[in-house]
Amino acid sequence: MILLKLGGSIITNKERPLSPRTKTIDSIAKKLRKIKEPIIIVHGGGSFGHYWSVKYDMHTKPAKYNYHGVAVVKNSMVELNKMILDNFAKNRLNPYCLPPTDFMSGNKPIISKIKEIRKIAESNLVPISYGDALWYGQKKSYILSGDRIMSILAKILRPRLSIFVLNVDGLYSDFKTKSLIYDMKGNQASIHDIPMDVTGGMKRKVEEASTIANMGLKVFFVNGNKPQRIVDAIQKNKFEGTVFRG
Ligand code: IP8
Repeated sequence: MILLKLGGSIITNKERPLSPRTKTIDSIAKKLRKIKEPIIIVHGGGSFGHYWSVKYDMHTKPAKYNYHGVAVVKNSMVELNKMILDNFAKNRLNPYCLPPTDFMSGNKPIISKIKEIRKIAESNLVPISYGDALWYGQKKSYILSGDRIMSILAKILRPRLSIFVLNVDGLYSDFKTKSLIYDMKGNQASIHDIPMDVTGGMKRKVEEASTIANMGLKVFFVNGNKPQRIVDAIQKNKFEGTVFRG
């Protein structure tokens, strides 16, 4: 089984509020059609969820955030999710809409529901979940990032490969010193992620990827602008990007 996160920076234009990258979504979906293995998709918020989360000052820490903010963040994620679902259906990928409320109670995963996701993926449906604003309890809410969903699902489902699809080629990082992250050319890759990102952008991604790798699972960061690389990693064991091993 494959677990694949479509980062907000690849499926939306993070420079412009509420703007999907429709052609990129379509070219990734077309490549995913070639994959015969069960696959579960998670997507990020990009210029949809993050745009509103920043406006309403909402974060991953549970707190009494503005309820109108909760509503608009959720609505924007449904809107972005619908675009992915429509595109996947058009490309005959049988998407199965899976809001995180289907398998989360507060900030706790519902194990039986997560195990069910495997069955869904094995039945030729493609479960598609996403980062979202979630109810926490005691009048509090929080932002659950798609990256966090990746490690929650990986822990229970133990996918053969977890892939993070990015808008850059790869990265180098020193986890111990928490130094900046660089792409393959040595440029800072995380900088443009910061202003519009309430879940920590590239830093969070690397943390969740190392959590997954530390479970003894393989993690791969790949550039979604070169979607054939996703197929090559899955089908040919050819990794053009960054691989994390536990
Ligand atoms: O883009 C967070 O998901 P991420 C989504 O995976 C929201 O961090 C609602 C901001």
